[in-house]
Amino acid sequence: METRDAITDPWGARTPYGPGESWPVRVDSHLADGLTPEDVDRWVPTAAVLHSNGDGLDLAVKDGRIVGVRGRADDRVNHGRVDTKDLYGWQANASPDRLTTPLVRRDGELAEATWDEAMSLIVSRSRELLGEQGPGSIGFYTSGQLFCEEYYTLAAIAHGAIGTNHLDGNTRLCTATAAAALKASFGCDGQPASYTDVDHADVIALFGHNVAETQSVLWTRMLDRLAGPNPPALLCVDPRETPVARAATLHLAPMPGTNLALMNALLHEIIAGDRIDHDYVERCTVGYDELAAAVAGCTPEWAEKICRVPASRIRAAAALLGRAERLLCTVLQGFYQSHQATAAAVQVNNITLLRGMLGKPGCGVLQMNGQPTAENTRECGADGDLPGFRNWANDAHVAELARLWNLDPLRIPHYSSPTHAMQIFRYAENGSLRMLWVSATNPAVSLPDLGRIRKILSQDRLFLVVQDAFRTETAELADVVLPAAMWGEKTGVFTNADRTVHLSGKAVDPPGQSKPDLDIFLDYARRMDFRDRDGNPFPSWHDAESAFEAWQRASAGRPCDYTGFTYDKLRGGGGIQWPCTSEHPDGTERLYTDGKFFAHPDYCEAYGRDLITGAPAEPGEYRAGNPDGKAMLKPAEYLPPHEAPSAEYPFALITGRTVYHFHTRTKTGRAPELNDAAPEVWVEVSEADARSHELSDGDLAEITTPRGTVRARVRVAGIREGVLFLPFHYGYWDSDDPGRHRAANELTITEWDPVSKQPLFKTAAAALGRVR
Ligand SMILES: Nc1nc2c(c(=O)[nH]1)N[C@H]1C(S)=C(S)[C@@H](COP(=O)(O)OP(=O)(O)OC[C@H]3O[C@@H](n4cnc5c(=O)[nH]c(N)nc54)[C@H](O)[C@@H]3O)O[C@H]1N2
Ligand SMILES: Nc1nc2c(c(=O)[nH]1)N[C@H]1C(S)=C(S)[C@@H](COP(=O)(O)OP(=O)(O)OC[C@H]3O[C@@H](n4cnc5c(=O)[nH]c(N)nc54)[C@H](O)[C@@H]3O)O[C@H]1N2
Ligand SMILES: [Mo]
Repeated sequence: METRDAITDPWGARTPYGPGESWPVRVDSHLADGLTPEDVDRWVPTAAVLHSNGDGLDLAVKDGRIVGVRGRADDRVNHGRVDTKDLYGWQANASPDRLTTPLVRRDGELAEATWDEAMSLIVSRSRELLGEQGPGSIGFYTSGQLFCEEYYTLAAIAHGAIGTNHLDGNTRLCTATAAAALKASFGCDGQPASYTDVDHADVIALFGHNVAETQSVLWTRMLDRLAGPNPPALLCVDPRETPVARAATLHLAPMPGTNLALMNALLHEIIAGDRIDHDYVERCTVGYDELAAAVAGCTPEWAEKICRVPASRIRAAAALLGRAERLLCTVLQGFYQSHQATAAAVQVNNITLLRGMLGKPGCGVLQMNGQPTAENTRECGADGDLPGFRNWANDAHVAELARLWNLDPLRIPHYSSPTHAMQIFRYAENGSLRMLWVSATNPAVSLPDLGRIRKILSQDRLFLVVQDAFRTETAELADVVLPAAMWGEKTGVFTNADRTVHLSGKAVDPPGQSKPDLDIFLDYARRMDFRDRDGNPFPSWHDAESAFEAWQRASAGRPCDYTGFTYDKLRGGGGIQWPCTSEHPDGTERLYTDGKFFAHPDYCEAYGRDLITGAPAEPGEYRAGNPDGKAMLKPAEYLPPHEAPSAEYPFALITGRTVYHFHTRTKTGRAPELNDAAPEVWVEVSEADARSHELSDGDLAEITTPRGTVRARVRVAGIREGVLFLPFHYGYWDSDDPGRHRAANELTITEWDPVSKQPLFKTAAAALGRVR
C-alpha cells in the first residue's frame, strides 16, 4: 500500500499556504505489497536517514520485520511527508546480503570469523602499534550516519583513551565547509536558522543547493509556499537547470568554481546600493570596512567575465537580495565542494549580516548539512574538532574536557587541530599511519581519485578495519570486517540540519551476529582495558542511554546544550531543537535572536583561519580583532580553480546526486523501486555540446580526466555549455563488464579547500568522447 507514486512524482500533491501560516499536514506512507495499516503489529518512531532533513517517521513492524514507513503528522520538520528514498529505502535492512558475521583476511581472502577472533586481532594490532610507534600510528575515519552516542564514544576512545589526533568523519567531504563558514562568521558551529523560516520568508536564495532532489521534503515546503498566496521569490545559483532552477524567479548559472566572484559582485551591489542595516552592522559585527574595501572593484561586469553570467542578471539578483524583507539563504555542495569553499560560503553569511537578516522569523542562513547525523559528528568531536564545539587551541577548553573524562589533559592531543581526513589518508599513504578503522562510510567509492585510494587501502602495511552492514567496495580491501546493525536495529539520538533532535528507536533485531556500532566501540575499549585517572574503566558508560547522559554532561554550557533532553522526552515527540536546557525546555527555534554570538574569545570554537591560505589565527590576534565576540564580516579575493578547462580537457566536470539514490547506493541500490528508477550511471551534456560531439540521448560516452576514464550513457540536459555532470552514486564494478570503471571519483582530483579541507568534487577539467 502506498499513498502516492513517489517515483514518477517525487514531491507529491501541493498543500498551499501563505506567509506566517502553519504548513498543512500531508501524511505519506508506504507498506510492503499487500499490507494495510491494520496488519502492522507496531509503529516505532525514528527519523529519516537518507539526507539531513530529519523527517519524522514511524517504522511499521510485523512479525519482527520492518514492513514499511509512515510520516509523522505531528513532527515539526515534515508534517507527515516522506522523501522518495525513505519510502522505499528501508527494504535494505532486510536485504539477504547483509553482513552477518565478522570477516578476517586469511591467505588473502576474507573468511568468516567469530567476534572473539576479529576483536582479538584488532586489539593485538592496536597494542603492538601503541607500543612500537605510539598513538599517531592509529586513525579512525567515521561517518555522518551513526548516532550521537556512537560518535561521542568514538571521540572519547580516540582523543581520550588512545590519544591520537587522527579522527575525522566523512563529514569532511560533506559539511566541513558548513562548520568552517559558521565558525568564521559566528565564532562557532551551529545553524542560526530554522526550517520554519520557510513559512515566513519573502525571498529564498539557494546557493549550490539542489534541495528538490536532496532534501525533497524541505522542497515541498518551499513548493507549497510558491503555490500559496504571496509566495516568496526564489533565487537559484547552480550551473544546471535543476528542479529548483526551473521553479526559480531568477536562475544564475555560473561556471563551476566561480562562486566567490559572483558573491563578491552581489556584495558590491548591495553595498553600492546601500541596502544595509547599518544599526545591526554597527551593533553586532566587526569587519565592515575591510569587506566594503575588498569588494569595491567587484562590479557585475567584472564578475560577468569570470562567471559568464550576464551583469544584468547579477544586478537583478542583488536587487532581490537587497530588497528582501525576510531573506532566507541556504548553501550546500555547489559551494562546499569547491576550491574556495569556505570563502564563498562566508560571503552568504556576510549578505545575511549586512542585511540584518538573522534571528527573526523568515530570516537567516542555513549552511546546510548533507548526511542525517553529520551535525552530531561535529558536535561530539568525531569530525576533527573536540566534543561540545570546544576549541582545541584554548587550554581551558581542553582542561574542561579532561575533567569530564577524568583524564590527564596531556593525554588529549591539542598541539594542532585534529587531523583532517585527506591528511589521514596521506599519512596512510606515507606509512606513518598503520591502522585505519573505517566506520559507516565507503571511501573506495566516495573519496576523490579512486585509483590512489585503492592503492592506499590495499597496502600490506596498513591494517584496515571496516565496520559496515554490507560487503562494500571498501570492505573488500579490509583486513577485518565488522558487521554492524543499522538504523531501525539500534537505539540512539540524531540531529538534523536545523538542530532538530530525534530519538530513533530499535524496531527489529539486527541480522545474524551484527551489533550496534556503540557496542562494538565499547567492546574494543573494554578489551583494550582503557582506564581513567582513578583506574576506572574508560569510557565509563555502557549503553545508549548512559552514553547519551555522558554526552549531555559534555554539552552543558556549550552552544549545543543537550541538558534539557531525556530519552523519554524525545520518545515519539515531534522533534526538539537544541539548545534545550532547564531554562529552554522546549528547545530553541533560532539562534542569535538577541544579536549575541558564541564568538567571545573565551567561548568560541575556533580562532579562525585565513580565508585564502587556511593558516590558523593566533588566539591573541582573534582577541584583538573581536574582543567582544561579535559576528565577523570577512572578505576574500577570488582566485581561479587550479584545474581549469584546457585544449586537451575542454569541459568543467561536476558531480552530484539524483533524487532516487543515496551516496554509494548500499541502501537505495537494494530497494527495487529506487534501483529501477536509476540503475546505471549517466552523464549530463548540454544540447550544443552533444551536437558538436555527435552524441544523442542514450549513446555511450567516455569522460576522461588526468586521473582516469568513466563510461556513461548520455543524457542531453539543461546544463551550461562546457559543463558535464556525473552522479557519483555508482561503485566501480559494472555488472556487465567488471573491468570497466564507472565511479565518478575515478575522475576527481586530490585537492581541498584550504580552510575547511573539504575535497573538490565540483571542479575538474575533462574530455568527452563517443564510444564507438
Ligand atoms: N537524493 C539524495 N539526497 C541526498 C543525498 C543523496 O546522496 N541523494 N545525500 C545527502 C548529502 S550527504 C548531501 S551532502 C546533500 C548534498 O545536497 P546538494 O548539495 O543539493 O547536492 P549535489 O548534487 O551534490 O550538489 C548541488 C548542486 O551543486 C551544483 N554545482 C556544481 N558545481 C557548482 C558550482 O561551482 N557552483 C554552484 N553554484 N553550483 C554548483 C550542481 O549542479 C548540483 O545541482 O544531499 C543529501 N541528500
Ligand atoms: N564525486 C563526488 N564524490 C562525493 C560527493 C559528491 O558530491 N561527488 N559527495 C561527498 C559527500 S557530501 C558525502 S556525504 C560522501 C558519502 O560517502 P560515503 O559515506 O562513503 O557513502 P555511503 O554510501 O553513505 O556510505 C555509508 C556506509 O555506511 C554503511 N552504514 C549505514 N548505516 C550504518 C550503520 O549504522 N553502521 C555502520 N557501521 N555502517 C552503516 C552503509 O552500508 C555504507 O556502506 O560522498 C562524498 N563523495
Ligand atoms: Mo554529504
